[in-house]
Amino acid sequence: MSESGSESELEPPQNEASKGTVVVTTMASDSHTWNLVFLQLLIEELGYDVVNLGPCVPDDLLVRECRDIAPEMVVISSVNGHGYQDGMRVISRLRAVDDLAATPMVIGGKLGIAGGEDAAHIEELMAAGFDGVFQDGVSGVADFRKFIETAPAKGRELAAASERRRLSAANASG
Ligand code: B12
Repeated sequence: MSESGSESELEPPQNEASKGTVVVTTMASDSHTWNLVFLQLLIEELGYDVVNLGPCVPDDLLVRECRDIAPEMVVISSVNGHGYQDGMRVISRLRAVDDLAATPMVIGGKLGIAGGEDAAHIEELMAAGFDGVFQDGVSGVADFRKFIETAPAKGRELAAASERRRLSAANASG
């Protein structure tokens, strides 16, 4: 950690061939851990470094780590049945950070207690700011693999476009 205390305490591993760093996490209510280990191994196999924040991550810590790490993607997992509620709360806090506005963010697992979650919940999570929702029984790891192959590049394009708009607005006004 830096002397100012502003940097992440969890330094991403340095792998020169890495496609970038992905944050894997669950949310405050969820103590399940093997889902996170599974996702970490999968995402590492796809060529990324992973910072795994572990179980029961408080909202403030999640937002701070994502802001400090500036990851290529944020992958949220929930299996305890509170995923929809926790996800709706957390995504609005993450998207409120300017630097995370264009970062690809997905959520998946067992997001409710109904088995295959109802489609309205999936649409609401997407409308709230997730780029992908992978509910067990509806879509799964194969769909997620397809998503991760293209999403970070799209996120970078969006971030670059937003930076260009910001610069041209600053030039126009000054
Ligand atoms: C082990 C376990 C626990 C342990 C966890 C220990 C630990 N440190 O991890 C303990 C005992 C603490 C526990 C507690 C509870 N548990 Co529990 N637990 C399990 C159990 C038996 C195995 C979970 C596991 O490790 N699976 C292995 C991992 C690798 O797989 P996975 O979690 O299923 O994740 C897969 C998918 O969901 C998917 N996935 C997950 N996330 C994501 C994200 C993305 C982006 C993608 C693409 C895919 C994806 O990929 C993974 C691999 O296929 C399951 C039942 C089961 N057989 O699955 C219940 C289960 C998850 N638990 C359940 C419940 C209800 C609870 C409790 C609420 C029970 C209680 N009343 O106290 C508490 C909640 C605690 C909390 N605060 O979160 C329910 C959830 C029900 C639901 N969502 O509909 C389950 C399904 C049991 C059941 N059938 O009712 N649990």
